[in-house]
Amino acid sequence: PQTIHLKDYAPFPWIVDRVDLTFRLSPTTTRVLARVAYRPNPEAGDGPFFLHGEDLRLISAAIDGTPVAPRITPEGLTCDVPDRAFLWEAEVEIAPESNTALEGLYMSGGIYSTQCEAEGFRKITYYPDRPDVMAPFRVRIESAAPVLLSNGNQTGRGDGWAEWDDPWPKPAYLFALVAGDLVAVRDRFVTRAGREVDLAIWVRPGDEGKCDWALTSLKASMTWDEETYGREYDLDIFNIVAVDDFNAGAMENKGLNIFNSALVLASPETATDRDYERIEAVIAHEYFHNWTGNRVTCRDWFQLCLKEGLTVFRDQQFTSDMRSAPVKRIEDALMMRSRQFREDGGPLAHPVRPEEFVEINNFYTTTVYDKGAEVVSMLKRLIGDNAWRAGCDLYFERHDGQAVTIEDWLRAFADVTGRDLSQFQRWYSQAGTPRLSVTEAWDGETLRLTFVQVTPPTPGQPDKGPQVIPLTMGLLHPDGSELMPSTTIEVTEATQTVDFDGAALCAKQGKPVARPVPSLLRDFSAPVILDRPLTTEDRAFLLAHDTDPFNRWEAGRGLAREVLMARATGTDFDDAAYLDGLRAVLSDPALDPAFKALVLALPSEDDLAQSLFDAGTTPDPAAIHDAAEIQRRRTAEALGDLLAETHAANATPGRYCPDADQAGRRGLANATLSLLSRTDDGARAAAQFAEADNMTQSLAALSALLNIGRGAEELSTFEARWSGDRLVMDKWFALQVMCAAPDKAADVARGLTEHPAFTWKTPNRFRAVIGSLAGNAAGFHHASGAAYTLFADWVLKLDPINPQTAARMSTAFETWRRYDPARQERIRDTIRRIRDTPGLSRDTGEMVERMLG
Ligand code: B3K
Ligand code: ZN
Repeated sequence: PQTIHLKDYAPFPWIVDRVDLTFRLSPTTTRVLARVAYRPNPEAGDGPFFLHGEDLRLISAAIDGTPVAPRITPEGLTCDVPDRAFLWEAEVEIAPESNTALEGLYMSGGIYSTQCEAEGFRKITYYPDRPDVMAPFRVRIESAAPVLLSNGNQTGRGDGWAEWDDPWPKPAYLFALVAGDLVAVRDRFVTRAGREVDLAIWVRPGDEGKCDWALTSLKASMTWDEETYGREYDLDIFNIVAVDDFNAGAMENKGLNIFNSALVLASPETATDRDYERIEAVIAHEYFHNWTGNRVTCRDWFQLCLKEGLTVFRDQQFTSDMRSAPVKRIEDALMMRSRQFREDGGPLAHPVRPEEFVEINNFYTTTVYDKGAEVVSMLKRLIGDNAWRAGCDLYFERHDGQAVTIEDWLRAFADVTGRDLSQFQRWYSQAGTPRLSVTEAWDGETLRLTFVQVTPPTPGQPDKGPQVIPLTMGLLHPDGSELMPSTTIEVTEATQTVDFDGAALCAKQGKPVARPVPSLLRDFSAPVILDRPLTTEDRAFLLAHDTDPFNRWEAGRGLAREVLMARATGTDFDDAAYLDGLRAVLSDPALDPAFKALVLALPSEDDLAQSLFDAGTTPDPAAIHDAAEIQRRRTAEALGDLLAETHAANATPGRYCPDADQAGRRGLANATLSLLSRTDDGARAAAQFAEADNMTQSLAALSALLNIGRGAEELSTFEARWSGDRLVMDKWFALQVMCAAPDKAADVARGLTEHPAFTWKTPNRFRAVIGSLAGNAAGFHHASGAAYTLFADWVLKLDPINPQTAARMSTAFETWRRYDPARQERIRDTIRRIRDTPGLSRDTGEMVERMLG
């Protein structure tokens, strides 16, 4: 397979002025007629007239009405064309029903739907399927289906047909079409400029009652983007469609967002607080793409972070504003460390802007998305809020309607601030997580901090230069008061010292001179690993006194990690400081329940494996699992009454509402419930399960029971009640695999694959069973190797029908080099078995090659 390189970028030699598409829909023989107006691109060099096209049956092609005979390959066609403007016409036939890859035009539960990003449009017709070719599209759909949707505004409708016109030039990846038996839940939004927009959420009949939250979230997003970025919506219609078979979470097609139904449908009985929060965030994310992605798009797919990193950053800001900013920051940092650091430290590491790929779908990664968002966040932190807004305004003004690059993006901020951002740009080009080590020296007057930054080698990048690290920090007096509030310093050198006049700071506060205690990397101000030797006492002090909520939580997490790492390696330790810290946090009435829940949660087993590995120890997944289980029991024993009080005080916060306040309280109650189950034999959890009137509490109770090896009866009750609800059943499948004991996980998953409701071609269900197996760390890495085998068998089974999802799944093996020789050998053999399978997809092929590296 061919590797595509960023450095080979060349513009397309023709400009597209207009696209007219007619679809005659049929499950097996859909006809697509394309009429495309091309003219030579004066800014491009010569090149062949090559149109992408895959799995298409060409019926006819003509130029200016004269039939032509193009040369066809598996990737597309070339054709001799005149050296002037011309009209290209082509008719092709496709079979949506047999499109199980869910890319291009496909059918899901009787509904025609599309997914074109990144390169799916080429499965619909012959076209320059690249984001820098932008054009207005007109679409005519002919079908007996009652609902016929495409991008833009509807311009005509009759019996068996509909016409749509999208006036905004767009790349083909934003094209969408939906047809089928759907019903709409409608609302209306008036933009700041007075444009009246019809909002509709289209779902299968029967799901109408689960759309309110998505609509509420959509309106909140539209208002927020006007208020925060001055960005308004630009069509008369905004449609969202929910489909069951979807590879990703959702897709920002212009005016016609298509969503995985799991990220639209919600009711208190069927969706958890988490689901509500995710729906709110993803609805916002896709809506925000209208400006960051659609109006201003990417020149090529190497620039993916231009739209994704920025749009994730925007949806994070939105959630912070709608909910609790400190809690959101902690959750995002958790995500970065558990997923992105793991990717950055393994064989799949790549820069935020990759420089080569075989299959672009393999680069919709946590690095591009989440680290991409962190880079945006650092930029804002470095230049300040006003320059940030001015730079964004300039970016939109300059590049509206264009397909641009990271250089264009950064230039807007360089121009607004006069800053040289060339060193900052390394965040886009250097892979790997920088390690920032800090040492302190105190001479009775001055506190000197010495920073040393190193970014380890990653595949293809042996040497790295120092990055611009915005380090937000404060100083505390040993009596617990604040000496210096949060300040951001810029660490730009490989080694750098910063002095603080500790004596003067103490004097200013009227305090006796004492060595200040630094609180570093507040608010997780940069995606780096902070190497800083802290004692248990230091952590306990920061947990008690830090004024920065992120670092307060971080101190508690540090205590938990210390305890668990010691337990997992059989080292002597004392968990008194950890338990005292928990007690203090739980009893503090001033703290947000959601924050308390975060402090109470232990680091995940995978995180601990990574921490041990980073500390030079080979992690033993079974020992880590046991350590966590033992600690949970210890905590439950030590804090029993306090946990019980906390549970009782928070479990029923009133008539169900998915807001941050109630969700936080339920989250805390459920965190305590899980611990309490260790000592009450599941009594409280069984009671909560029996009484719960919402999915959050029902599922948490079931999970608490499964985690202590009980809950068989509740599982059946749950199944009987919810067998008709596919999204709830996904939870039922996933929970059993996630909560299975390490030695049973593979068997539980295998058993569920034999369940009549295991529809493995639906990605949500596949992920619920097979994906969850990789999420059960001790089960996945059980010494028998049974889970590796089962997992690989299913990846191989899925690969020919849905390569995108299979390739994504295969990344479960990316951490293989962390483990002992026996596990390494097993995993390596498993990856090789996948690699050596005849007919393996390009998608999965690229992933396994990189993992074996
Ligand atoms: N842009 C889509 C992702 C498409 C995935 C293609 N493999 C959703 C999003 O990030 O908003
Ligand atoms: Zn996105």
